[in-house]
Amino acid sequence: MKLTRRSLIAGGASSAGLLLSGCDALNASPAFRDLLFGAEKLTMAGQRLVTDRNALAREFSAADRSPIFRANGTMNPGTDLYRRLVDGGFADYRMRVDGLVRRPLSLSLDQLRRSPARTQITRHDCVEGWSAIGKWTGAKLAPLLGLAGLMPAARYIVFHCADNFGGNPYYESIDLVDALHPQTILAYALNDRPLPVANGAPIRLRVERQLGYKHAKYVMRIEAVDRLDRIGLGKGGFWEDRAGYEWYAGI
Ligand SMILES: Nc1nc2c(c(=O)[nH]1)N[C@H]1C(S)=C(S)[C@@H](COP(=O)(O)O)O[C@H]1N2
Ligand SMILES: [Mo]
Repeated sequence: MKLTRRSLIAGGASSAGLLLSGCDALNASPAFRDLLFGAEKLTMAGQRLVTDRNALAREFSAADRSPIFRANGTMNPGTDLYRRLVDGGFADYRMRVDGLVRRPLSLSLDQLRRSPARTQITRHDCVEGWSAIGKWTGAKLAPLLGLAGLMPAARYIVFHCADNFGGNPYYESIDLVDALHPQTILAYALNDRPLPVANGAPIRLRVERQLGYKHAKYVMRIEAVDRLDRIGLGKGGFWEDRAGYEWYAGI
């Protein structure tokens, strides 16, 4: 049997789908859904021709926020290691930064919270056809990569996650244009509260110019690499490897 995204997500997403979000009217619009699915098909080259990849994603006002920011995919990694981290209030959490860097790092949540931060209210668009607007606060990725010192050969940043989805570790990757983008943050807060477990506690990526599946939750390790074909099954991300999703999912 071909492993499909729908078979993997089983009941989780449908029950979450019962929650009302501020984007329900938007979600119901066929034109909007076509736009989301169509956006995934755009190649990076095509995207480059029509948009400036350094431009900011649209930001919203506090009043635009969805009443509930739904969760999707893994809602709790459920491993022994993760359970211990939750029980300890993430005091023992360390985010490793390694690979093609001069100074590998091991950062506590406190260190990440003290790093240069950004807060942004943005719209999250999932290929499954829903959107939600939330307020995210997190450490800007660019200064952390600066601290680690990217080697000249580094071309991509890989995010290794704590969850096994359908038995395989979730991972994602982005290029340096997105890694250094001002809105690319390692978020530790959603709507002024510590990031909930369902949304990727203690740290999840926000890469606002791309679709939802690129926003790795439960980030444990960040690796700078020169090529993606030796990571996972070779296509740069969990869904890219399993469901043929585009690696570059620009919106
Ligand atoms: N580690 C991990 N990251 C993940 C996923 C996942 O299952 N595991 N799902 C992705 C998908 S498809 C979406 S739409 C968003 C959902 O984020 P949310 O749970 O905060 O809504 O997380 C993305 N990042
Ligand atoms: Mo998604």
